[in-house]
Amino acid sequence: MARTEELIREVDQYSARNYNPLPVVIERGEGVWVFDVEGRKYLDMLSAYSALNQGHRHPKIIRALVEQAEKITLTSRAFHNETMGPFLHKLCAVTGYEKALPMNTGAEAVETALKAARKWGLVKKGVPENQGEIIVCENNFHGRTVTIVSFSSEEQYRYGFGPFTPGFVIVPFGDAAALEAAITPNTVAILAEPIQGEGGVLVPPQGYLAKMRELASQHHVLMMLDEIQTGLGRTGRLFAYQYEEAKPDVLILGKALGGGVYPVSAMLADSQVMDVFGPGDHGSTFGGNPLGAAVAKAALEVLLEEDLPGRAMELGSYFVEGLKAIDSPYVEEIRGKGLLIGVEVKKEHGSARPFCERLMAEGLLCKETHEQTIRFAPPLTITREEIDWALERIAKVLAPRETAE
Ligand code: IF1
Repeated sequence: MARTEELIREVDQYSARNYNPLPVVIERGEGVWVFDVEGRKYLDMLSAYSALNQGHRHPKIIRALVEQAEKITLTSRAFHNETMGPFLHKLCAVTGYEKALPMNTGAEAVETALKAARKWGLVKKGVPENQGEIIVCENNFHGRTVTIVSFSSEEQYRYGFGPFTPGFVIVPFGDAAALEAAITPNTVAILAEPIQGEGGVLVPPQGYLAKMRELASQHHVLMMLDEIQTGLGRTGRLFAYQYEEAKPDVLILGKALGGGVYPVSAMLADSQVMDVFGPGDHGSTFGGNPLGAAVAKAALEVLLEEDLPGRAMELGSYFVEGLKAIDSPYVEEIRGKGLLIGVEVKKEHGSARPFCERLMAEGLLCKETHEQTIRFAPPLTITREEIDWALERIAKVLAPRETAE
């Protein structure tokens, strides 16, 4: 234990206090498993918030990383590199868009989409300059830049960080009528998550995304979906919007696009939207770099070759059935899609945090979200046997206990 405490103390001393992690120090990982510095083994039930859909250190992705690292890692966009074209070609083929703009983190890809929408509004829709409005949903999570927290409805994410970027209108999530009512002649885009992850794994009513698609087309507004967390197989389809065939005009990807190995994000759209960017309008030192491009191409190939969306669908239902079979006095609701599962703890039993701590003691790494929800989102490479292993331990933690706390 000494080493764990020592390492945690060091981070406490030298880093900003912007996190409150569980007291485990991870040393290595493979597939769905991670090992801490004391040699203890855990099943990773968070997958770095769905950035590890392909599992830890997938051999094919690591091979792509190493091979590319031996050739060239960075050129900047001042020059072309050999790897970016094949990656973007693959990404467009897989997603069904004409163009992709590569960035690094999720927040950067969201910012890219916001800029694209505003400029599209000006030059294509004819909205007066600086008047474009973007509709977003209550409870959203799209990242932490100043502009993105400008339209967060979570007080903590905003407090102290103003002045904020104007031009955003917040509507309740899942309410198509409220969405329609918020559209004005100056609306350029609607931005939403198909399932709100940080919001607590909130699934909107069936038909909501299809209705959003219809409203966006009807009012000449861009529909933009942030599938940074839900995309790339997590929910049992390649993209969560495919449950409703509500293909957005702009698709935002991140997290698992880099296979949990390297930060790679992208904004996808057809030419009529992407063409609003000219040379010098937007960019990033590392966006589209050879190392990230090689990794992301391999990460996409793994998703398809191993049918990870299909696995998420099948094993997600298996996992949920197993969870529902646990007779627990603590559980209010179990929800989600595929392998993005939220277990809501009844308010009278306190927050989800102590449950996550007990799960950790049993060998499962989970993180609570929004106080009440335990999120189960293992790598999509997980097997039935591994889910059984997890369910046994989850049952122990969720089963009625003699002594109340
Ligand atoms: C952290 C939350 C999850 C995202 C969606 C954009 C981004 C995220 C739908 C930004 C990022 C993260 C960031 C991570 C924790 C995590 C998270 F709890 F904070 F909200 F997943 F639920 N859109 N989500 O979920 O992507 O810039 O971080 O690459 O520690 O803040 P990023």
